[in-house]
Amino acid sequence: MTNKMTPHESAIGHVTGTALYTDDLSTSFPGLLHAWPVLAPHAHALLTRLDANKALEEPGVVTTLTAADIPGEGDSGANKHDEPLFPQEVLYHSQPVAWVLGETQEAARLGAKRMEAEYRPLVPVLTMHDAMTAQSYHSGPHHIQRGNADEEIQRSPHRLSGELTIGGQEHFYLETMCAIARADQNDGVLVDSSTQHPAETQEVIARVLGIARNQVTVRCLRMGGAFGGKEVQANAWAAIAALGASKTKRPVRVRLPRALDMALTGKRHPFYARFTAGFESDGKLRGVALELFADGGWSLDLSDPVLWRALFHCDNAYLIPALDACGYVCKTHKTSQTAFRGFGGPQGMLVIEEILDRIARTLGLRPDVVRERNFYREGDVTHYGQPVKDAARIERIWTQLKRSSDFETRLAQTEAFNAQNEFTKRGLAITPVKFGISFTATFFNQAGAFVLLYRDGSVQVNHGGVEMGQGIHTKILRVASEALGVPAETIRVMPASTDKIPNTSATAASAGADLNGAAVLDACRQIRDRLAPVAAKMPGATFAEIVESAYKRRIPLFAHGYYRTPEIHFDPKTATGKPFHYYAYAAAVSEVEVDGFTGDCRLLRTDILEDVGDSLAPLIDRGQIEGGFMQGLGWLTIEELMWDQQGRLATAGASTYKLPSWSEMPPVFNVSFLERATEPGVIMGSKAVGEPPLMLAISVREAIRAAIAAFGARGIVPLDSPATPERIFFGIQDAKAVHEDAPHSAAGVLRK
Ligand code: LUZ
Ligand code: MOS
Repeated sequence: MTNKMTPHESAIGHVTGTALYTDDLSTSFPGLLHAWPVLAPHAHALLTRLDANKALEEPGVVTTLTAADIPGEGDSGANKHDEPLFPQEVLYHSQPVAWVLGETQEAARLGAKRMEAEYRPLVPVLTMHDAMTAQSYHSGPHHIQRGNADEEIQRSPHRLSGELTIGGQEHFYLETMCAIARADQNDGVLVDSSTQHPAETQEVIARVLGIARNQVTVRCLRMGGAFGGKEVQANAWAAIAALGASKTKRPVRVRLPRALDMALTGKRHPFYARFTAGFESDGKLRGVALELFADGGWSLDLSDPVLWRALFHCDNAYLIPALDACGYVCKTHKTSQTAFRGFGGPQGMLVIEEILDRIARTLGLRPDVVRERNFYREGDVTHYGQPVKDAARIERIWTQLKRSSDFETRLAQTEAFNAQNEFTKRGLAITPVKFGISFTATFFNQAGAFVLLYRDGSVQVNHGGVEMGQGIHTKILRVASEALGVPAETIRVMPASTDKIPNTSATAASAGADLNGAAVLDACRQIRDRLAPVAAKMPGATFAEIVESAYKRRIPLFAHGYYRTPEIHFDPKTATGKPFHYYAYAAAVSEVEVDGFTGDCRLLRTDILEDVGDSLAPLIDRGQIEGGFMQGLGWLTIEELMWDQQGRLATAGASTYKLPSWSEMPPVFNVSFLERATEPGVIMGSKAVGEPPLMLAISVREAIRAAIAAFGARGIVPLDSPATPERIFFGIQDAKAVHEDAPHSAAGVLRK
C-alpha cells in the first residue's frame, strides 16, 4: 500500500536531472534536423513575396517548409480552423511565415535570416479598447442571465458602477515548447511532444499531413510545467516537426527558446469589465449587470470556453439574486490568448470581489462582513441553474479559517498599526473560492485506462493523463496500488501515448486525477475480480504467484477501464444546466504592508484552508496549493505584459517580465486541508486541486486595497490589475486626495 505521504513519483529524477523531458530525446536521434521559424516583423501585414533560395545557400541548411509542402490542410487551429501554419496575412508580431530545417539549430536560424520575405503592412488592432471601437470581435455577445437585473438595480437603495482592467499572464513553464517527430513505418509519424492534449496534437498532425489518425502516434514523456499553455498551443510546433519529418524522412526537432516561446505563444486573457450593482444597506447584493471583454488575440483558440468560465464564475461564492452578464472575445493582433490555470474563472471572480469591496467601502462596512452576508447558503442555485451542493462548506471554511488565522485580533492590530504609522500601512483581507470542477464542454469529461499485469506480478498502468509536474502519476499510483493491493514499487505508470489510450481529453480543468483515476480504478477492479477466485485457493501466496497461476488458468491479465462523469449537462442556448460535477472550496487570509513613498508591497502572512476532500496525495496537494497561490500572486501583483507600439511583446524574457520567486513567498505561510470533507462520487473521496488555489491570491489584492484605503478616508479604492508598486503608489495618491470630502473619514474604521 502506498504511504499517503509519498513524495512525487519523479521527485528524485527532478532533482538529479535524470527525469527525461521531450528535448532530452534529441541526443538519441542521429541525423536529427533542427527547425527555426521565419518571423514576420509586423503585427498585421500581407506577405507579398517569399523566396527561399538564399536561405538554402546557408551552410547546414537542408530544406525549408512552406505552404507548398503541406500534403493535407495547412492549419493548426484546434476548434475553428483559423490558424494557418503558413499565413498569407500576418496576424501578430513575429508570427512564423515559413520554417528552415538545418543540421544544427544555428544553421537553421541563420538560414531563416536569409529567407527573403516582403510584406505590405496593415493597420493593427493592438488594444482591447481599439478592438471595441472597431467592433473587432471573434465572438459575442455571450449572455447569461437570471431575473431582471436592471429592474433590481433600479429598485435598490444603493447603486454603484465601475470598471476594472485585468492584465494577462505569461505561463512561464520552465520547459518551453518542444516536439521531436520522426517518420515511422507505413508513412506514419511518431511524435514526442510537450503537450497537455496528445490526442488533439495527433488530430492536428493527421490533418496537416492528410493521413488518418491511426498513422500518427503522439507521446508525452512528461512536461516541465504547462499551466494551460500547452492545452492547445503545443499543436502547431508538433505539426511543424511532423511535417518536416514527413518531408525529409529524418527526425526533426522544434524547440522554442524562451524569448520565442514568449513572443509566439498565447497567455492568460487580459479582461476589461464594466459593472453596475444594486445593493441593500447591509451590503447584500440585489442585482448585478456586467460586461466582460476578453482579449483573445489573433485566433479564437479556447477563448470562448474561457469567457464562459468567467461568466460561470462571476458569482464566486456569492448569491447574486438578479444578474445580467454578457461577454465578448476581442480580436487583436497579438498572441492568441489561451488556457491558463483557472481558465477565465479568476477574471470572473476578480470582478465580483472588486464589486463587493466597493460596496463595503461605499457603505463603510467591513469587506469580510459584506462578503459573508452574500454567501451562498444550502439550497441556493447559481445563475446558470446549478444547485450549490455543499454550500455550507463556504461558511464552515470561512469561520474555521478566521479562527485559525486569528483574524479578528489581527484586524484590530492592523488598525492600531495604521493609526500609529503615517507612511506605512497594513491591510488584512479574507476571500473565498468556489470553483466548478468539470470541463464545461461535457463530452471532454471522459477518460480511459489500460492496465497490464505481467507474469512476474509487475504492473503497467496506462491512462489518458499527462504528467506536467502536478503529480497525476503519483495519484494514479496510489489508486492502482490500493485497488490491486500491491506496493507502488511494483507499478509503473507509463507516459501518455495515443497508441495506448485513444481520444483522450486534455489533462486540464483540474480534472486529470478525477477522470483518469476513476478509469484506472475501473480497470484495476476488473483485474482484481478476476484474480480473487484464484487467490482464494492459494492462501499465503504472493501476488506474483497468484498472477502466474491465473495466467496458467488462462485468465486475461489486462483490462481497459473507462469513466465518464455522471449527470452533467449544459445547454449553451439557454445558458443553464449542471456543467460541474461539484465545486472545490477554499479561503485565504493575507496580510500586507505597503510603503506610501514607493508603493512597494510586502506580503507578511498568508493562511489557507482548502477543501481537497480526502487527499489522494497530501504532499502533492500542498505543493499545488502553495504553487497555485504564488502563481496567482504573480498574476495579481507583479507580472505585467507590455506590448510596444508595433505590437511586439516588450516583455519577452525574465529580465523584463517579473516573476514571483522565493522573495515573494510570505514568511508565514500556513496551509491546511479541511477535515471530514470526503467528496462522494469522486475518486477515493478526493477533490480537484490544480486550479482553485490560484484564486486564493485575490486575498492579497484585497489586502493591498485595504492598506491603500488606510492612507486615506477608506472610500472606494479603484485599482487595476496587476497591483504593481506603480499602481499602488498612484492608488495611495488618489486615496489621500479624497480624504477631505469622503463620508466616513471621521473615525476611519469600518463597521460590522
Ligand atoms: N479547458 C477546457 C479547461 O477545454 N474546458 C474547460 O472548461 C476548462 N476549464 C479549466 C481549464 N481548462
Ligand atoms: Mo488548464 S487552464 O490547462 O486546466
